Amino acid sequence: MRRPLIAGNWKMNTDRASAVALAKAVAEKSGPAKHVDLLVCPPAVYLASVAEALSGTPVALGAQNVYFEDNGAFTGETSTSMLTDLGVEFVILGHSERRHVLGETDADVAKKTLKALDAGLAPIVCVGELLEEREAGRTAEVIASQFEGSLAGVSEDQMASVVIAYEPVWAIGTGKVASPEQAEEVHADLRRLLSERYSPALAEKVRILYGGSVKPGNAAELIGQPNIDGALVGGASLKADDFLGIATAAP
Ligand code: G2H
Repeated sequence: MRRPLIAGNWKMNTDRASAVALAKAVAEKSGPAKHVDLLVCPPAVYLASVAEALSGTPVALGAQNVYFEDNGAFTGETSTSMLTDLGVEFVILGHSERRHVLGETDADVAKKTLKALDAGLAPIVCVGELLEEREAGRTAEVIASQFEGSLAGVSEDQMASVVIAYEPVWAIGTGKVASPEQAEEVHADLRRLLSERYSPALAEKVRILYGGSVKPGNAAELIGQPNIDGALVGGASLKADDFLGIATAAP
């Protein structure tokens, strides 16, 4: 049985005081959400402050990105050891904003995924099709290609620590949400890919999150689908009540 994961992707929002306040509010109000794992992913510069605010609470800490080299002349980048040093446990990789706004490729995501796994971080590897790809009937092909490319070189043992997030790009921050049936179709496809590339046993273990305009009002139906194991939440994760509303709505 896969335990649902509700992950908040704060993106490039908050300031130090509001990040700490949001983290504390999530932790303090997390009581009714004991049946799920809770995770918040603040901007990198606030990870240390949020780590302190979450210390001793059940809410886990994640980063929104990491670099694939250990150290050196990589101005502006953050290494895996810098993250683990702060108590970070998860890292979002290959989010569509990094792919489409910042030019990240499947090969970059694969290098980051392997580096994160080496450091004991759990990668949340994001995949998702553009609107024109969906309209051209290419969703399954795009997802399969991102799956193969972003997870290149990941062994079956390592894959047990990976979380996959399906985020249709047309549903991100747009208020348009994939219908539970549309989302479930892709999630089932991803689980089949896991089963074929690794094993049926591994496929049963890996959590596949849905992301894209998840809110308290649509969370139960989405996360109620057999192959949807939680949510990667953007906008609605910036209010503790909305974020926890999603968590408590999860079956
Ligand atoms: C998708 C999601 C979080 P939002 O990017 O990763 O954001 O919930 O605002 O669509």
